[in-house]
Amino acid sequence: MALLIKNGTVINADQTLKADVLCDEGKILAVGPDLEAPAGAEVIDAAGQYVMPGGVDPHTHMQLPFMGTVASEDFFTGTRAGLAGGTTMIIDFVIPSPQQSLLEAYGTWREWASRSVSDYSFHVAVTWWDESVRDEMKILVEQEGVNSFKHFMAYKNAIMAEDETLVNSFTRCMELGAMPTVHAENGELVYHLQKKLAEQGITGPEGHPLSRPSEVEGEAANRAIRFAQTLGVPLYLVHVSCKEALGEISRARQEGQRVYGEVLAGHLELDDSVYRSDNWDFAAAHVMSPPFRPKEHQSALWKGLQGGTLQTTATDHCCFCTDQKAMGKDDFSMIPNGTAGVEDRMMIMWDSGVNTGRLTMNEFVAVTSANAAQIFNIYPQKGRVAEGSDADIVIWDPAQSKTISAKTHHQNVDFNIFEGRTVTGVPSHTISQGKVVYANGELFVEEGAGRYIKRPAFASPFAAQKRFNEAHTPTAVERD
Ligand code: DUC
Ligand code: ZN
Ligand code: ZN
Ligand code: ZN
Repeated sequence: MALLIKNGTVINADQTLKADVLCDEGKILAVGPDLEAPAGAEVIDAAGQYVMPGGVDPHTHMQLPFMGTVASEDFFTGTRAGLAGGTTMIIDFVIPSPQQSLLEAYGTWREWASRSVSDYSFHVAVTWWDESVRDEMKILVEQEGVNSFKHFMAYKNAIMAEDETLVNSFTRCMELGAMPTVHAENGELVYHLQKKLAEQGITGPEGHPLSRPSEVEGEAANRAIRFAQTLGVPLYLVHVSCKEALGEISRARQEGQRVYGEVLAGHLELDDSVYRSDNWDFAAAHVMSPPFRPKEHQSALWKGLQGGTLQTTATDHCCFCTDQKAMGKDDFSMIPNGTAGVEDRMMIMWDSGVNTGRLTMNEFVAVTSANAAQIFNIYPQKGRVAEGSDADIVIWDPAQSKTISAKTHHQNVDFNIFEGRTVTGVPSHTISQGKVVYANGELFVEEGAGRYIKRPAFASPFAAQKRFNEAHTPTAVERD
């Protein structure tokens, strides 16, 4: 059935226009003034509202097996919560265990994700290295539409990628036209600090940020960026949380490197005082890595986003309930790492970004949707309200307020890091594949309706990077 959105204002990253939007068969058919409703079409009056591309959250972990448990949010509940918050696509992570075949892990995650109610895609983590990984990366890129590979520089004795793995995998990414991405924390230092804190008898959640100070992130960010520079490959840093990492990205970009940065709504909004609460459950609920930082980092991150050093916002949505967090009662390093937010991100970014004047509405669309779609090569299929794009749309009511709470959210977790926060500006309708899946507080989703979205290997920026690398490779050693 066709769907016509009338009388709204369309907001894209690069334009604002008064226009109606006509959708059918999952696509946007037309964007323009005074469109006629085809016979039988559903019509939504969006007067006074904004019609924007649905959010793309490029960083989630649904039902992730992690730290001895499994994240409480599955692909059904997680994508449903995303739709309730205006996010119409997630890019989740396949994380093979050390020595596990990447393709085997990918198959497992694809099966889990088949219950999704919104569209989704996958980054694949490279956690170990041998020649077979080279071959599997090629198959993933060329046959499965995976164009980004993740590297955890932390989590020693688990999924941490050694320098050797980083060098080999980054090199392979360049050959394949795939984006390397990193979780930048020095896992050796984290391990050392965790042991030292344990010796000092610090066992509670207050030890978590002490074991992962911002220098540890700065070192890893710098190392990954220098590897990318030396190997001549673009790089994307996930969840940039501190001034040190931001400074490295900023410097690299000023020196002409193609380095991209992502920031989480949580890191923009919360500080490390949460870990010093007397309430153990409350403090543990905030344990995620990298941790929330002292306040001065938040304003630096906002400026990084406003100034373009950071291009995307995400959540690292990785839910653990209070009973799961309790696994670390005697040792903070055993608290499963992760916090939620896939439902809240767009509202937080609007309220703290647009309502404060930090972001224009167009910039809001850029950092919540279009930039991620561009960087991960699914633009303008995603990230744009235009003829021919997927009909993944959020209709935004800037006048409506709501108070975020675990009591009312759709996320399958018993805690919300934004608990009690009242935001103004909320999705009134979310449209996925041309169907209204959320309207005024009610969900209309169908299990399995979400589609796996293939992301082709990059022509650009890799073609440009190749030309640049060739032009800057010495062909002979000059001697004097
Ligand atoms: N950080 C988290 O907090 N959870 C999942 C993985 C990660 O890197
Ligand atoms: Zn991470
Ligand atoms: Zn993550
Ligand atoms: Zn639970």
